[in-house]
Amino acid sequence: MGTTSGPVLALAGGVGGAKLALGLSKVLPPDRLVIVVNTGDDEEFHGLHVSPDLDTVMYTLAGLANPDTGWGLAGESFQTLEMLSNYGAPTWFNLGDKDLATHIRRTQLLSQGWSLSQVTRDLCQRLGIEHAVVPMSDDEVRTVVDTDDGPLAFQEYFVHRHCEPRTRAVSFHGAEVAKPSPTFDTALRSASALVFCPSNPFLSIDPILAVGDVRERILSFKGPRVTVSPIVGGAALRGPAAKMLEELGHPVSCVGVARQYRGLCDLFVLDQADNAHADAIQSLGMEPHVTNTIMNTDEDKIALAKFIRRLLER
Ligand code: FO1
Repeated sequence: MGTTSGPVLALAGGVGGAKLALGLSKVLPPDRLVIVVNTGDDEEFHGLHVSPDLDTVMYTLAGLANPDTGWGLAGESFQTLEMLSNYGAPTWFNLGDKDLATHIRRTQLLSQGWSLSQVTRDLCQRLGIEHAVVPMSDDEVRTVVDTDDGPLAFQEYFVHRHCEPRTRAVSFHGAEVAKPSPTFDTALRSASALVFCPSNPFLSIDPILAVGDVRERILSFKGPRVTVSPIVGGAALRGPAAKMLEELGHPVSCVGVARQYRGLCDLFVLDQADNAHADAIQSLGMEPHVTNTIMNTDEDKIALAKFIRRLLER
């Protein structure tokens, strides 16, 4: 990663991805980082286009995220939702009063013909975010989880059903014909390095890889590719990653995660608690690198981002 080379391309999903994206944004200037975010989780609620992962990254970088949940805004109220509930509308997806403004504005601009990339750029600029945060695609891609209870739309599975149904497979409707967003497309050509943030490989990273020819382009990507494991000590830091590894027949450990990245990744960052798995990672063809990957504080996020930057600078 020399001084004249291209930016670092970071691929992120929800809360875990947003934490590392924040760390990277603190150690790389805006012209050296492009954050591409999963939009397979997007859904329409109350006639509004909600992009949960884009918003999680956007609110996190703007310093506005709810510190308890990691998603949504700090200091939220839910009066609109209460009123919607009085009217008999389904309110299992918790949209806060302030958060609703984001979805109203996004929906307005999309209906005026703006692309999701253009809307996201505008919202980010207005929240003072200098780094590029872009959707994986401007085309519609929807994650569907095939479960023992049948196929479930992502948020139905994740929020309404609390990830309880057993997963059989995950598919990404529309991904094959979708194109990477313009900034993602450019970054795939110009980036000097690639980072898979510690997001759920099945729900957050796979949808990005499923867009058009993205997987092939990452398989033949020239610079170093690094993955940070979202599994520590055999458990997911949050969300259903560990449960899904088990249900899909993989080891419930960082090794199970690494298996999903075979051929896609050169350097694999695992937590110090998982030191014993380093040899197994090596035998999957990835260079293991051990550090603290648990990002409770901003200092943790920055330390992990610096660790990755050092790996990429070698
Ligand atoms: N996650 C939940 O577990 N429950 C919710 O009610 C919920 C509401 C919500 C509203 C806006 C938003 O941007 C995100 C929200 N999330 C909620 C998070 C979201 O469903 C997931 O974190 C991601 O889609 C998975 O990465």
